[in-house]
Amino acid sequence: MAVLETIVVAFWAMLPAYVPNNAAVLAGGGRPIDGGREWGGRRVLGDGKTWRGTAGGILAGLALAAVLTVLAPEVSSAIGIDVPAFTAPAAIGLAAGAMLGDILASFLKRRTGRQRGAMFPGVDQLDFVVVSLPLTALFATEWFLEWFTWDVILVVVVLTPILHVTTNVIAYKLGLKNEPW
Ligand code: CTP
Ligand code: MG
Ligand code: K
Repeated sequence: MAVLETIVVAFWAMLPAYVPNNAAVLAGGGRPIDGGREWGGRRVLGDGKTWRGTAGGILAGLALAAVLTVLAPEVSSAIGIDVPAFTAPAAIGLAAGAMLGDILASFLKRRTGRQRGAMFPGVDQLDFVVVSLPLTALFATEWFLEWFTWDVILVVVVLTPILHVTTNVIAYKLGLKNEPW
């Protein structure tokens, strides 16, 4: 695969996993998932992981996957690069996996004594990749093997932190997020 083709496929295929984090920021609020409970003197997850944010994030990811699936044939022929349509299991693996990765990261942050909103370099940028890709491979094995070739995975690992940092700085500057990470 040519480099540009790999980048386009990686970005398109990951969009349903990218959007949930940003949508959760907009949808967040209300009851925290851990219900305020603590473990070892620290919150299990913290106030930054809410039911509303999680549901909003997953729904946004699924909705985007549906839109991209409708657009895929036309975009593919317009740009001359085959981009994937999403099967339902693939969309669920990507969107739910992204939110699950973010929740697991918060669990790790609390266990390592980090307060809500504290930076955790590396984990903050790749938590959703680390969970969404295996979950998608599990839920939609054939689809995953077709699209997530090794070169696409490599691009995802390099591209995701860059996109993550960029979108979070923008969200911070717009006053949507409390910290620029
Ligand atoms: N959010 C949410 N539910 C989620 C994820 C995010 O409600 N599952 C909302 C919260 O309002 C959260 C904001 O999005 O504060 C930013 O998300 P994130 O940076 O992941 O949370 P933090 O507040 O930084 O908390 P943590 O330290 O646990 O990551
Ligand atoms: Mg944060
Ligand atoms: K996070």
